[in-house]
Amino acid sequence: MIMKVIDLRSDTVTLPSADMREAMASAELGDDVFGEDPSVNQLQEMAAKMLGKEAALLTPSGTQSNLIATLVHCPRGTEAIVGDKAHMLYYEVGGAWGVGGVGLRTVPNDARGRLGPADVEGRIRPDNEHFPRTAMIAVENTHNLCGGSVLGEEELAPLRAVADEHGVPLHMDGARLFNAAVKLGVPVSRLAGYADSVCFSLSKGLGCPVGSVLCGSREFIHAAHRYRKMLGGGMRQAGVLAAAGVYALQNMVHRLAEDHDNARIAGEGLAGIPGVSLDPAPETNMVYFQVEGWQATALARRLTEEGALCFDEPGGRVRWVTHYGIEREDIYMAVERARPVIQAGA
Ligand code: TLP
Repeated sequence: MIMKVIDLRSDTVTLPSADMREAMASAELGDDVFGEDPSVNQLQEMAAKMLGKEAALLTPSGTQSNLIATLVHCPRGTEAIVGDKAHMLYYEVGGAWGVGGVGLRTVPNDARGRLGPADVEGRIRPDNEHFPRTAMIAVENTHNLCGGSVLGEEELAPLRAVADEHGVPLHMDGARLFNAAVKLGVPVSRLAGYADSVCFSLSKGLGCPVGSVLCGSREFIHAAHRYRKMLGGGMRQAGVLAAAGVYALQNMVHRLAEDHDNARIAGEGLAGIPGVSLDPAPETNMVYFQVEGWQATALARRLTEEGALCFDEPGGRVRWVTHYGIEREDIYMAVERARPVIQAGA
């Protein structure tokens, strides 16, 4: 019998649905570098409106959106404050300093991805000619390495206050901001409202093949346009991609709750196997866990061999990510595949 592959490596593996492909195939197109692609313009207007921002820009990836935001906010030689488990720090190839000449100064993320407002304030450089200027504070919502955890208004408001007090812009890496909004049951604009710039991914839980949307003030997006072009992200008939984004914003947001339920159920199933500890308990669509006596890398490899594809992550944990394409049955099956592997021991 052929074993069904259950791909829990990331929500980036989602494939566009037949309806999404249909929307892409019938998209009206133009040259977006000339600002003439009606589908891109539609997506950008829609995204800006949903996030409560003046303007938006479609980019090829979350990595590029974060880098563009960094370049707009932070001139060379300045510094940005990020969490010490931030995606921008771990997984974006050092673009901030490699491309932008921007230093990243870290503040500890707690287990839930929160940044202490006093810690952030303490890292803002005083105005002194010896010091780099602090030009941005960045938060991540949901927080990937901190278990897909959600920053709510009570966590964001004090950071906004620090940003205002010191006149430093706040950027939100909201690759999974819609997961956060669905989890909290608030409109996404409520969370985005705490940041000066926000990006969210189309190509993760929203199921699009490509894309991220960066949102902010008209002035911010005007500057972002130029950096996108500099980084090679000026796409021409990008409406084929934008149409997928429009479809996703209309049809794929509400279903994220299913992914969250599936992650919770996976977490409960795994936690029922002796030796397994969740780290932390899932809040959205990610399950991070450790198993006594197992190295995470070896365990992820064994689970993958058993048809439950996954990765291990810094900190010695295995990560399962639920998404469009993973059904409840797949979750039960993945837990049942994991059980004998874990029980057999390393
Ligand atoms: N995250 C990917 C990998 O890069 C680790 C994943 O599988 O989770 N911000 C956050 C919080 C992210 O999790 C990611 C992707 C990005 C930005 C970058 O997005 P892309 O992959 O579109 O460049």
